Amino acid sequence: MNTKSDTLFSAPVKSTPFQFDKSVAEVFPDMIKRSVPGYDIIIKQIEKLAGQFVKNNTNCFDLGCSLGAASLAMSKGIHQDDCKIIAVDNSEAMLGRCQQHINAFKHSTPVELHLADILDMPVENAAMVVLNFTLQFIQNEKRSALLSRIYEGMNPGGVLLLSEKIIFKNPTINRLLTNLHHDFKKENGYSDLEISQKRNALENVLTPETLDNHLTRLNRVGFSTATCWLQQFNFISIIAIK
Ligand code: GEK
Repeated sequence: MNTKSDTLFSAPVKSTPFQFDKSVAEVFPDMIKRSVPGYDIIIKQIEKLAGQFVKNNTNCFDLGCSLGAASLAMSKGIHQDDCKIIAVDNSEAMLGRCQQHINAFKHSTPVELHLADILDMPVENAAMVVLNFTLQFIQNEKRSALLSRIYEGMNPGGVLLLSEKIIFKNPTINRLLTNLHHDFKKENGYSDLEISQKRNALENVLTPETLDNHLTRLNRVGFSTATCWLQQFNFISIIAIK
């Protein structure tokens, strides 16, 4: 699949809130790999977890699927019969390109795409749910209800994979890890202008929380265990089991 490199913020632009529109969808694979440390490792683990957790006759959900990387990983990892992967995104541009990515591969497990808000999407008979860098775009006050609904729709023993950008209570650590992330972006070819314009565009669109908030909330909604299995600077991934 051809993908363009991300130069969206390379020239001075008027500061407007970040949107998952056509221009973002076109460069998304390049953007996420150069911006999110650990992304490839997480996608690989999604494949492995799917192999381990998904049972016959169950559903898997990829909520905020973008171009379907996690769905493709689950589809590769699942070796059980009569399963279905349900991939959801509310960006038409993302979902259109996602369909092309999905069509480019053969699947023994079908992938069903839904143009919908994940806040309205029913979750049922789920062996695996992926929220890979999506919860951070949901309004803070709606996050608990969404996670409760996901929990209710999961089968006992099912796994939730939740990846997020986070903040730290300690301002020194927060600054240090934010700067290390910016260095990571610079090493991947982004300029200071690109980094600062993107940061401004994401202000109030992406609202990170602390790791502690995430783990406490997951325990509160009922997950029997929740643990951070990966951290790279201010990016983490959690596994929670029902
Ligand atoms: C990956 N998981 O490659 N309903 C549905 N989709 C939403 C909503 C919502 N309320 N809010 C945001 N999105 C992917 C990467 S990207 C992460 C996920 C990032 C969608 C949005 O349209 C976008 O496609 C995705 O969530 C977030 O594994 O860009 O940092």
